[in-house]
Amino acid sequence: MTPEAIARTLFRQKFERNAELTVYAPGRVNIIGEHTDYNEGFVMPCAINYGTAVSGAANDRGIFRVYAADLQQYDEFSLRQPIIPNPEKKWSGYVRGVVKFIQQACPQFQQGADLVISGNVPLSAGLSSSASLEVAVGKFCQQLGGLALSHTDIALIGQRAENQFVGCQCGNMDQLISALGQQDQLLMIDCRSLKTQGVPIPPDIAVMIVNSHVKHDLVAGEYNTRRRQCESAAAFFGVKALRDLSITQFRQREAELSAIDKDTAKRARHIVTENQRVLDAAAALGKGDLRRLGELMAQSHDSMRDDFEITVPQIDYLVELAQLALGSSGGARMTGGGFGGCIVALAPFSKVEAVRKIIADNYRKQTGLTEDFYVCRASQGVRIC
Ligand code: GAF
Repeated sequence: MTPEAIARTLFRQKFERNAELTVYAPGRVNIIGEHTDYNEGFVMPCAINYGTAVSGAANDRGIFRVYAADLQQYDEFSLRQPIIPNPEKKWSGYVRGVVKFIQQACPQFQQGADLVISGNVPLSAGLSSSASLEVAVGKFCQQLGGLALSHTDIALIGQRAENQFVGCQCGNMDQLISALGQQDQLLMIDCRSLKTQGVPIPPDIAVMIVNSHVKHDLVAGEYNTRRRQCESAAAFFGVKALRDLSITQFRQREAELSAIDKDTAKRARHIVTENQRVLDAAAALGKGDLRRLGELMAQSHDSMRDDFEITVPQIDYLVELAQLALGSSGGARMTGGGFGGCIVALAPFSKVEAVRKIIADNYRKQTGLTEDFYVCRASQGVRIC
């Protein structure tokens, strides 16, 4: 059953009436442009055909009653009191945070609601299950309250919930792609201007995702540390964000920064080179140049491993295997925040089996972990079902 069918059915069972509204928002996979979003740079993700559904209806009690079907947990909070986190239920922070910031943006929103959440984005895999929940809840409230909020507004409210309520200093990529994704397209996003450009995925090209099952936890310090290091690099170079630094400008003072703080210099090198790689990858895909795309994805991975230092050996190994199977006919790299999660590969459908096989034959033997392999479809962003 789809998440929306599960959410709708369970709503009937739990709340003993029919849902008025069902909303679905997808997770995402990022093809290239990692950690560039909070540096106000470029990213190129697509929404995937795994997501989160929220099904529900208004109530006249001024409260939100929320049932998370997959966790079999319930949460309840009032709209008439300040909305604060429920420390026992981490997932509820994504709902409470979004409702809180929806209310800040639209103080007229006082509508209580009952809702059921169900999703199929693998959890803690770096595929943005939390962003999909935030965007689905935001759209649900927008629709229920007839609020004048665009999909971009909803995405930014989701990011705010994550930053100021949940406590993860993430950028805006995950929520934006969950809100704005396009069927069969990657979306190049300028994370400063929020301008987007669709980059069609050629019909013979598959988007493969391999879950390493090494768990990551974004809220854990490493992500926020990277963000602080990028900010201090921007301050060193006297720019608002690393987005404003060209590779040439970086090289001119790289040694000077490195002498002060080697790690900060490496973080900056990843960001300035990664921004350029996103632009080059969009051009390569536009020309159908898979060899070039593969080179750029490989450079991106090496840069995440050596300069940003966010990969783990199991992920490096998966990428190595995928690259071996692909040769020059596609690319593979880690995707997402890092420290585990998934790799992504882009290659002709004719190569899917070779990638699947080389990983199945070797990954478990080498690491003791069993991978999950998905061939995804680039999907539309948030929608009413
Ligand atoms: C996580 C964050 F939530 C995003 O904002 C982004 O920084 C990504 O890591 C790395 O590119 O998914």
